[in-house]
Amino acid sequence: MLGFKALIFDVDGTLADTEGDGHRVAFNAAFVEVGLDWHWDPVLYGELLAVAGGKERIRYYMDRAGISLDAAETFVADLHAAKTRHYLSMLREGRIPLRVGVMRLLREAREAGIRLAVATTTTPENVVELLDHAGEPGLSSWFEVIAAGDQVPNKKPAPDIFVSALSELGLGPEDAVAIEDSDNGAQSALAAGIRALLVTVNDYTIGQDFGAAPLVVDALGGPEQPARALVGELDDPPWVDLARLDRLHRDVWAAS
Ligand code: XBP
Ligand code: MG
Repeated sequence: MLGFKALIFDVDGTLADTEGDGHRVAFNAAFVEVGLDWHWDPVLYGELLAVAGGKERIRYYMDRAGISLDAAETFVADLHAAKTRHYLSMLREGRIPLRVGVMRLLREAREAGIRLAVATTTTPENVVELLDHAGEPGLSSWFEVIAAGDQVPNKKPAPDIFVSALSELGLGPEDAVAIEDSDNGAQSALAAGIRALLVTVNDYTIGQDFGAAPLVVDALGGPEQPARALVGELDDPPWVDLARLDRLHRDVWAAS
């Protein structure tokens, strides 16, 4: 009998490496479409990722570049809508695969009756299209709750989106395990009271400060690609499975 009831997944950087080859490319395509001479290369984009949210990131870039515009809010909203169109078409072309181990862990969780949810900064439509094109058809229907984007007033690192996901599940933070990739996301889950937190880093987030996250790995991994623990340990098997998440959950709540 597992000690937790739900797995709450972050999306960008966790379910898939969507930032560098996905969102960034879509932003640049939108800039060209609307005739802007802006270009976000991978290094600059890494800096801009300090801010969660696509609209917020455009504003952050404008502030940094000293760009001020009349009707900036409309401009940002329209530019972000153009970016989202480009991003959605990339997802529908199947250009963004799920990270190693994600589909395996989702199947394990489903077979074990663990409830599945998402807590993300991106839009709900982006989540559904990613899951249904990168994973098994209809994979998005496996998720009971998709808490996303502007449904909450404050984006990560604020706890709002995880609090919202828990409330839609009708569960407390002690009932869940969260999986994140970034410092903003880890802070958000921990601030929502979710102590059983796994972080799967990626090229943009390795080296960030994940606070009290008890287990940090380079990927969920699997038989085809063993994972490596950066904080905490992975013994046998050398990848993240339900049993490892159950031990993580027991360890953090046993103390209380
Ligand atoms: C990470 C984000 C998102 C994306 C861009 O989301 O900060 O804003 O970078 O997506 P997650 P939008 O919480 O899943 O890691 O442009 O749709 O905001
Ligand atoms: Mg993320």
